[in-house]
Amino acid sequence: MDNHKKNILLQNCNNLEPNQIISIVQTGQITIEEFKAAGLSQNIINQILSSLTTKEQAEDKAAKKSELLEKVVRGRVSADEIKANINNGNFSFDDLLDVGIQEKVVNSLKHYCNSNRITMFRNISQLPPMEEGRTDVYFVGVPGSGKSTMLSGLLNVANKSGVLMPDIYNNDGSIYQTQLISDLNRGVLPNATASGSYNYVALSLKDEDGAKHPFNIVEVPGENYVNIFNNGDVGEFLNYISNSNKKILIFVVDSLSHDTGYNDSSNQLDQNLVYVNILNMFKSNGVLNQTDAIYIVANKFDAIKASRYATNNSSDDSLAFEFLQDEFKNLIENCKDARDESKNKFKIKVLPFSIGNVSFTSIIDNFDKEYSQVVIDNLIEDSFVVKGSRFKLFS
Ligand SMILES: Nc1nc2c(ncn2[C@@H]2O[C@H](COP(=O)(O)OP(=O)(O)OP(=O)(O)O)[C@@H](O)[C@H]2O)c(=O)[nH]1
Ligand SMILES: [Mg+2]
Repeated sequence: MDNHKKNILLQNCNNLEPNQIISIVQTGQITIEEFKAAGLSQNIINQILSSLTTKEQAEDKAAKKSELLEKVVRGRVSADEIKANINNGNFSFDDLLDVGIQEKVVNSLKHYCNSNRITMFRNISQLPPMEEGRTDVYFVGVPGSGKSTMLSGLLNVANKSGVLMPDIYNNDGSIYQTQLISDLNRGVLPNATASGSYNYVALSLKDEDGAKHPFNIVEVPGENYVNIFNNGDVGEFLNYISNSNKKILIFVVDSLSHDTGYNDSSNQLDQNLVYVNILNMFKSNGVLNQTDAIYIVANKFDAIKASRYATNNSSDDSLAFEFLQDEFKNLIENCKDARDESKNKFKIKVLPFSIGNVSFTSIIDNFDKEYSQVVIDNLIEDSFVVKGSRFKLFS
């Protein structure tokens, strides 16, 4: 703009439309300070300033939004972060659909964000006593190894196939059970178990002949195992589990974090060492004499299958066996030795497990029921039947 035209505009600034001034300022031809010096009324200056800043803010917000959505598309955020962004108004569920997130996944995210999913806290002294005359199943695993997710898969499949019969000894456990089943139906994985909290679920599984296999399933919080490992403080826990029930121990190995070098700070301990230590604790306290089976589970199997075994076509069973033989040999050998020394020659089984494809840490887009079914079949095979429970009404 030539100087002459500029001076004319400045001299007549109070006759210009605010929108006209805004576009002149935006194109950088005349600055707001020059208008001010030329005597533009303060009222109009304020109006222009506020409209310029909201415009700037809107541009910033839009840039931030597309940056955040880009991260979502690349799967670089957790459902928790998505929830925070939705609550802060940074983007909406519709924006997620617009950038191509599947409707099913968006619906799962809605459930994750909107439902009030409880995280119960129970320390061991608050648990109801373990009902006798059942098989006790312990999920043993460091934090984040996937114990709760595995339980939710088992409950969901048992429920769908009609073999799940919740027992009412523990009301909290029944509530937890219902929540796990309905969350997974909507594609949502369990919350992290509250630090230090135990979950106890009593249920029966019906076998092919209609006979009931009663179980007490106890999820012991991950960090507890770490504590046991670190300071050997096991009294309360051992006291709780020392009853005359038969036991099945499920060692849940996080094969993903093992393979990625434990770069997740919450999971720094070498699982090999932790699990061998826990096994020996069970051994020295006589728990293994009542143990009928130990399962060593290569969990998050989907992840190592996609990376470590991407070009290997062997069956899942043999890959899991190979993985555990290669990486957890010490645990397997310790289990075998313990079995040889035990009165009770328990079975040692090695299984792969995966819940399916996980996205945003807590969303499951494709629940893979097969692995859960295999664990259920094994639990039925390795547990006892209540006498006289065989009934066949509908066959
Ligand atoms: N890829 C993959 N990730 C999984 C699988 N199972 C669990 N995860 C991931 O691991 C996270 C932790 O799983 P949880 O079931 O909460 O683990 P946990 O052992 O109960 O952990 P604590 O409650 O902290 O002791 C989940 O939120 C998922 O992100 C799986 O089969 N495959
Ligand atoms: Mg858990």
